[in-house]
Amino acid sequence: MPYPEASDEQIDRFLRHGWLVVEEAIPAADLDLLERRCDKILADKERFANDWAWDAREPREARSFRIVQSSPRFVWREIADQPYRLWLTAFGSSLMRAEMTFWYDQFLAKPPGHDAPTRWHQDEGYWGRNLFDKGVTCWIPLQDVDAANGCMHFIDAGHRDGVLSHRLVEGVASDLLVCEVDESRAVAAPIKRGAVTFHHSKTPHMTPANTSAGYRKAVTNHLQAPGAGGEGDHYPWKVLVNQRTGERSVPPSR
Ligand SMILES: O=C(O)CCC(=O)C(=O)O
Repeated sequence: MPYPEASDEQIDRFLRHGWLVVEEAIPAADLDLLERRCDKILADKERFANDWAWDAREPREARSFRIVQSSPRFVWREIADQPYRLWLTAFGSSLMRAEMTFWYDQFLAKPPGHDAPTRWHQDEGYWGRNLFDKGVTCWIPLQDVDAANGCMHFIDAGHRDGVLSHRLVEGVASDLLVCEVDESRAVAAPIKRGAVTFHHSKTPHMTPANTSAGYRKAVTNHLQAPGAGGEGDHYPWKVLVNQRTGERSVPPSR
């Protein structure tokens, strides 16, 4: 089945709600290829990954990798030419009604049995003012996802609420952030393997802890408007954590 084009109805829905589910977007064979690369990362996570929810009680050498954070580009030289990558850039541009360029991707894996939600946040909270209304994220789960294993949850129409104040998560030694949201507007997006979600860079979102028996694996792809300049002009809550050395610092533009 070919990759879908964004319909007017999908574009309108995305613009109103700030997020969108696209069912049956990525063919199984393309996901299988991606997953095989990501499994190489899992097999050697001390080399390739950070722990996005690094428990502050754990020394750096003994991080339990509550959220494995890496990128498939570390193990896949030809990744930029993969059909799924070309498609998501085109689809994301249609949703934003502006050209969007691929910026970076992350492999985010949650092992079973760790209480490690990815807390409520806006991507702009991490990225800084350079990305003000200039980003969109496409999230690709590598298995079926629901609330029990860490599917996406969004604050409906939260992209219209401005930038929320974020803070670091207590007890966590990585740069993980959290913001307060009106949870009465939260919508869970359980989806099947092959479906993806898109969200605007200001849409608050979270994924719960993985309480299933297996890994929850996902690849998230961040797009930005040409000329946005990537991360910069940071908000006051932003910190940088180098997990190779353990060094924490304040970004120069904060
Ligand atoms: O996969 C996750 O746990 C969270 C991903 C996320 O926050 C994002 O893609 O923006």
